[in-house]
Amino acid sequence: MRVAVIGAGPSGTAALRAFQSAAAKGAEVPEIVCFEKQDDWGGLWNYTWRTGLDEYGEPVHCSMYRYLWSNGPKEGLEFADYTFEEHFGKPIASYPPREVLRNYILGRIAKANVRNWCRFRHPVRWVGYDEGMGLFTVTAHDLKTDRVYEETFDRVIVASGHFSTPNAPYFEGLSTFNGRVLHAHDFRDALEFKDKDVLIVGTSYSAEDIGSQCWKYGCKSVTVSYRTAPMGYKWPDSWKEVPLLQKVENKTCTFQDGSTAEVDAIVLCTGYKHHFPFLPDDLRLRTANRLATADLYKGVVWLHNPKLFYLGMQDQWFTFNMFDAQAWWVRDAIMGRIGIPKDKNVLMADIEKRVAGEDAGESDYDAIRYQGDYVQELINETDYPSFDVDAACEAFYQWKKHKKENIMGFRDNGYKSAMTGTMAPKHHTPWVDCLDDSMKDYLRS
Ligand code: FAD
Ligand code: NA7
Repeated sequence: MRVAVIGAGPSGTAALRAFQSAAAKGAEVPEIVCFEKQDDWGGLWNYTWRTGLDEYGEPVHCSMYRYLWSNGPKEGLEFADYTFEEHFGKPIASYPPREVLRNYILGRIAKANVRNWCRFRHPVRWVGYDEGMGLFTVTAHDLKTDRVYEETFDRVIVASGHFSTPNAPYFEGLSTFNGRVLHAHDFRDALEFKDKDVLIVGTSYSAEDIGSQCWKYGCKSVTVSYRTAPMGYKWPDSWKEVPLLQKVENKTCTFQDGSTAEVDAIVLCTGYKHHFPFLPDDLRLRTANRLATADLYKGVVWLHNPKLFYLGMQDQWFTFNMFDAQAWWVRDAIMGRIGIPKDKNVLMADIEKRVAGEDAGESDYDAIRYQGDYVQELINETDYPSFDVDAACEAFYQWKKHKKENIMGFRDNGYKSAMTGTMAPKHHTPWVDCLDDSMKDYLRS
């Protein structure tokens, strides 16, 4: 059996590690080929200065930026089979910068010794399914030799991420704005906005964090424009939250309540699209960014062809360990250890139940619990090392509370590892004063 994995970010590498761990226990595993567009594994955690197209003319995958620190506690995302303490050789603080988390992800997959399963600089161009043969044909582009070729596979796992293709709405007058307009995907260095008045559109993670970055690195003011509701944190004095942007004239922005603001730059923090240009209609996931995705049995099996799997397509409270839980489950489904019901109605009922479960929740706390329960459900059905999901939820609850107390100080708190029980030490410098996001500086005690 041959299995194609598309993408070598945290989800794709979770799939590789899942199969490798079965092989290490003596199981006969399928041949795995992982196609990755970038020249290394790590997905979004690989930073590049590039925006737009890369050196091969491919859309740049990176949506991360300089000085990015984890926006949630590391205790919520820790791998159960590879702890932070194992990787760094000592306990570390709870909100590591990007480089530290990337190093952790890469350390786990390097230990698995499966780099030869990966074909880097190989974007997948198309996936087709042949009913007669019961096989997928994957068309890939070897960018280094500039060769496009096809290979057949029995199963396909899509792990190409969904925070890379901007959702960028138009607002009247934007095309005549006398300043810089960009989507969060192209934001790289907050110093570009030093001494500037910045308008942020959107109220979710990107809005909160890019606004905070701009403030931390010396912008003059931050105005956040909301569509549904303001974020409502206790922002610094140079912040304000205003209703939705209505129109732009030169540098003047008018909002729905008639108020105005003069700004130098507009950052559209308006989210991302699930975008799979390599998939035909009958294989392509179309879903909102939510916890209970459309058309995925157990959150991973494609309803309309259960030989196709998706990893990491949910909106995310849990990340790395949820991708692991999914990858172990998908591995076992592919290896026949877990049965996928043949009756499509059973698959649909599972999906409907998940949607109803999410819809019944009323708060972020319910949403965290809901996703924690999902992680627990999957790990109960495989040999993924069991861990205290309640303790991981608790770290998220504390995080929510700490953000409410002090939005510019929440990263100064520490939490207990759900894997080792160790309490994270406090970081040596408060986040607001810590301008150096290098791993070297972070790890110095
Ligand atoms: P990705 O990381 O997006 O990886 C997908 C991979 O697929 C990439 O390597 C890409 O090159 C490859 N690929 C795409 N298309 C193709 C193709 N056609 N052919 C071959 N390869 C392809 N999570 C946290 O836990 N903590 C955080 O602090 C955090 N901060 C974030 C900040 C930002 C700005 C963003 C955008 C996300 C953040 N996340 C954070 C969430 C992030 O989604 C996950 O941590 C994680 O990167 C998702 O892993 P993934 O493998 O599913 O997707
Ligand atoms: P999200 O979490 O999907 O949030 C998107 C935000 O954009 C949200 O506040 C939306 O407002 C807003 N939005 C979307 N469309 C519009 C339009 N047309 N007009 C105004 N506002 C709009 O994306 P993020 O980038 O913040 O986060 C994605 C990941 O990156 C996340 O996992 C983080 O870890 C980092 P709404 O509330 O729907 O009115």
